[in-house]
Amino acid sequence: MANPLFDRLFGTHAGKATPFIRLADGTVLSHQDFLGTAAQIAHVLTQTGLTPGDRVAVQVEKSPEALALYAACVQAGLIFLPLNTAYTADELSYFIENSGASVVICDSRNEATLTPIAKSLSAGLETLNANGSGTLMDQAAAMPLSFVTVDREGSDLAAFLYTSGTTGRSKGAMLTQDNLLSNAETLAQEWRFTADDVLLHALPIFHTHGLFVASNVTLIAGGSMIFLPKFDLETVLAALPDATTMMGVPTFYTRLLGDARFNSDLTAHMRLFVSGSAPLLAETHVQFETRTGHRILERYGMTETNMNTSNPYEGDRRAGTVGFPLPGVELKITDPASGETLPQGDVGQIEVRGPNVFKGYWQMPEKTAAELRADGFFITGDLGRIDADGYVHIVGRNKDLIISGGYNIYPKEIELVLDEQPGVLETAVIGVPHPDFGETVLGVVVAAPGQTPDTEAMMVAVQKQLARFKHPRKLIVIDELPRNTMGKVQKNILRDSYKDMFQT
Ligand code: MCA
Ligand code: AMP
Repeated sequence: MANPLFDRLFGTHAGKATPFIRLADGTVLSHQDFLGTAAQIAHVLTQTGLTPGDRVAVQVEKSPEALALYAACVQAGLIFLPLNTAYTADELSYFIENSGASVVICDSRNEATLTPIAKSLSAGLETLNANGSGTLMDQAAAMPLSFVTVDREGSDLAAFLYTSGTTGRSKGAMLTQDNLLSNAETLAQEWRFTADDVLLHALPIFHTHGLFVASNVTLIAGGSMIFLPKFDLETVLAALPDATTMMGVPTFYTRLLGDARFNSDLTAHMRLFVSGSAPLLAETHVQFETRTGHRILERYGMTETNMNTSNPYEGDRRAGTVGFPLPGVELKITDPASGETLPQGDVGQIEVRGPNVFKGYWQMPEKTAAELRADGFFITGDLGRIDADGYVHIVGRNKDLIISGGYNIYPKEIELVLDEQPGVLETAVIGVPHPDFGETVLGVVVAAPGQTPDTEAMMVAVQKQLARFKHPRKLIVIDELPRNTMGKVQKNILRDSYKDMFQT
């Protein structure tokens, strides 16, 4: 028996003094330092009584210890459940309850709020702060630096990542060891990652992009990462000379292009820039090449599937496309109504199948059945076409989703909060173009007859319940929502009416 994910990502580095994590202050942690910390954390978690398959809910700032906590969960056979640091207590309590997490690991500043929630759901609670302090590492310090890896099968679950849904209820995407491992292996190969690579890592580590794509690919190649707490323009510009590669959401690249210091001199030594999580505008791709001489490599993925397609490393990286299906991934374009495959070149829904595709949504068999076909194809909800050269183009979404700065926002979740507020008849939340975030959230409100909703009070209600990145940037009150003959709200008309609201 073995533990394929741990053995391949982490185990191969046992005893190696090679650099793994480089911090902005110059500190360098070796693979072995990192593995020692992971082993110590694994001891703490198992000694508190956790057993394989238990869920570990984690809402902490990005730090080497936070990443070691992920490694510890893999080594101990626990299911890692990372959560956006922006989530409110209301949101967290849903995730903890829905997942049945056995322990919650949070920043000390949220301890007072989360302790009663964890207690009421019979979960333990430990703290881990951005500087590595807190109860988790206090206990870990006394633990041995090695841990006997728990046996796991490739089909065993390694992580739950929650993703919102069109009904407003988040779903726990169950990812197996094989899902994560197969994708990491493919991407490292396709993007030519080696032990010499130094990845500039400025993404959060609670989502697929920063956790699995960036970290797993670096780990599998034996490379190192400049591990920044977040995307800060000055820090990124200062770190670039020491990096060979960078991964980011389009906002990273538009922010870099907004600074004249980001030029071909600064980037001449770079090997690769990868973009994903949201559409990269063709004009950004072109501007980037003009400025730096590099063509950004755009790829396409989802929480449920990891990465599905990528532009080629060698060959033409085409602006406005997400490239070809990755090796081992099947991709087809189907008719949303019949599910039949459409003729080449037609626009339809994108479906994917492969070792990267998740196992289903935790305890939601109906939702799983609605999106994951019995033959293994997953209905992504994205609309696309395949051109004559085989490049996949994403042309829209068959799901009501806003992507702001790489974060997914489901309008339904916000509409449910707004609809409840006094004086409101109904609302429609839409995404409109935004120069920095790509899209941003606009709330359109219709007043109940004879009433005047208090939009400021409505924003306060939203702030209490939902993470900051989901908040509408503006609420506007109109007389009535546009509807089609079936009575369905025509959000496309609203999106068109307000498309210039945030454009400069
Ligand atoms: C922060 N804010 C946001 C966002 N981020 N609002 C909307 N959308 C956002 N993405 C809030 C802040 O709390 C702040 O609120 C205000 O907006 C402005 O903050 P700012 O300082 O400009 O933001 P930032 O802290 O610099 O963050 C922007 C960011 C960050 C760097 C683009 O959001 C980010 O790192 N995004 C990456 C997300 C990501 O990793 N996605 C991958 C998901 P206030 O004004 O009140 O202070 S995985 C995925 O999608 C699939 C699998 C895939 O294909 O990868
Ligand atoms: P998430 O639910 O956070 O995993 O986000 C997945 C969604 O992000 C996909 O279904 C797409 O709509 C979008 N996405 C990811 N990468 C790209 C890309 N390169 N271009 C356009 N959309 C993308």
